[in-house]
Amino acid sequence: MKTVGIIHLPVISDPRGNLTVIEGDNHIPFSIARVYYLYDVPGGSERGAHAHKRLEQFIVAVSGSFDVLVDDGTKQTNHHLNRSNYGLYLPSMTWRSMDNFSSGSVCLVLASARYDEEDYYRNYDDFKRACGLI
Ligand code: T46
Repeated sequence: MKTVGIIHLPVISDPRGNLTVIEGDNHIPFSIARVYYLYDVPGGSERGAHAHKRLEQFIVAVSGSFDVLVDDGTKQTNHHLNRSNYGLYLPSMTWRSMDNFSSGSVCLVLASARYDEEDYYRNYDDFKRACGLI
């Protein structure tokens, strides 16, 4: 069973600057079908607050920092992301919300499938019901 976790990425150091690479099905445990990023996030904003039925994602703070609060329906864990050489893997059926975005932060998300609104649980009770917890 796939679990939430931090994945450290390769860093190719060079006097010209560092390079980090992410290959699907190699550095992260899924093929990459979609890439999107959050930026110009106003201070105090919260994003996310939903879960996905099938989608897997990998989240990297490529600039600045933010918090990702992860909830499997029974317990919550907070992850502070603040470096571009690691990220947070989120399997399907994981409730997540993101806040505490620093000024100028950029949140890069790699996703295992194209956008599909039908894949979302946007109501927490629906998510818990699908987990068999209520
Ligand atoms: C997640 C967090 C980290 C699209 O049209 N295509 C897309 O690929 C995405 C991600 C969103 N949208 C539309 C759907 C909404 O009308 O953009 C609007 C904002 O989406 P949402 O409110 O879901 O954005 P966030 O930042 O709350 O959540 C997103 C992802 O949806 C989600 O999977 O894990 O970023």
